[in-house]
This record gives sequence, structure tokens and C-alpha cells, in this order.
Amino acid sequence: MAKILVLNGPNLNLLGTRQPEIYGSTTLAMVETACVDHGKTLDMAVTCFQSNHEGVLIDAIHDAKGIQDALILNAGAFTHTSVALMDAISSVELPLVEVHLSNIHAREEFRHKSFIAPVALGQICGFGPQSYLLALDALALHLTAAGRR
Ligand code: CA2
Repeated sequence: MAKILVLNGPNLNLLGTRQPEIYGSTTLAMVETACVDHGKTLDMAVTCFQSNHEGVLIDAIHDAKGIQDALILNAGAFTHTSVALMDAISSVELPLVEVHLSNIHAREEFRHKSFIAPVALGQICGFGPQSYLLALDALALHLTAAGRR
């Protein structure tokens, strides 16, 4: 069974509790449960982790090497700033899908730049919590095509 780590970055622990007009009313716990459940339908074992700290996220990416088959990352605002996260992703050579709840390209200019996109398989944004489930679908197809499951 393929192992997938779903990583969430800063402030995403607040999902469903503030700014529902932008990020909706679904909590992070609900998103994570949906990922685990959807993963089961795809024969994938999904583990979830959230941190507000850049270094902790980097450690989680490093620790995934040799353990996980692929990653899903919503790096939050670090998406637009973090060369360090980009380097960590490159270093582990694991397939990674970048996700966002909102369509970052339809928002402020500073959100259009992603340091994650160049080292990701692809980016899924704008579908709310469904973005994560679409990312699992994409990884299921990718890992099958690559003969890794
Ligand atoms: O749309 C996304 O998923 C984002 O990654 C969310 C980040 C934002 O900085 C990115 O540009 C796009 C912000 C996450 C903050 O999440 C909150 C959720 C509820 C209340 C407050 C913040």
C-alpha cells in the first residue's frame, strides 16, 4: 500500500475557525479525516501533519525519505517565501503535489509566486478541501504510471 504524507503549514490549524469567507468552514481535522478516508479508497495509507514552523516542516520532509512514497504539501504563506522548503523538497526526491484551498493566482500578486511549484509534480489550487482529494487522485495515477504501487 502506498504511503502518503499530507503536510500543512502555518495557520492552517485555524481552518474552519476564522475567515470562513476565504477558507470555508471545514476544519483541518475534517480535511485530514477526508484525506485518510479517500486514501483508503485508493489503497493508500495517509498520514497527516501540521506545523506553524518552517524548520519543523523541513524536518518532516527530510524524515519522509525512505518512509513515504509521496507528499502533499500546503505550505501556506511559506509557499511564497521559502527557498528552504524548496531545497528540502528537492533533496528528498519524493513526488510532491502542491495544494491550496484558494486559487492563489486569483488573489494578491504576492501569492502568485510559488517556491514549491518548480519542485512539485504539479499544483492544485482553488477547490477548497477538495484540492487535497484531487491531489491524492493525481498521486494514485502518478505512482501507478511510475510502477511504484
Ligand atoms: O489557499 C491556501 O491554501 C493558502 O495556502 C492558505 C494560506 C495563504 O497564505 C496562501 O497564500 C494560500 C493561509 C493559510 C491561513 O489559513 C487560515 C485559515 C483560517 C483562518 C485564518 C488563516
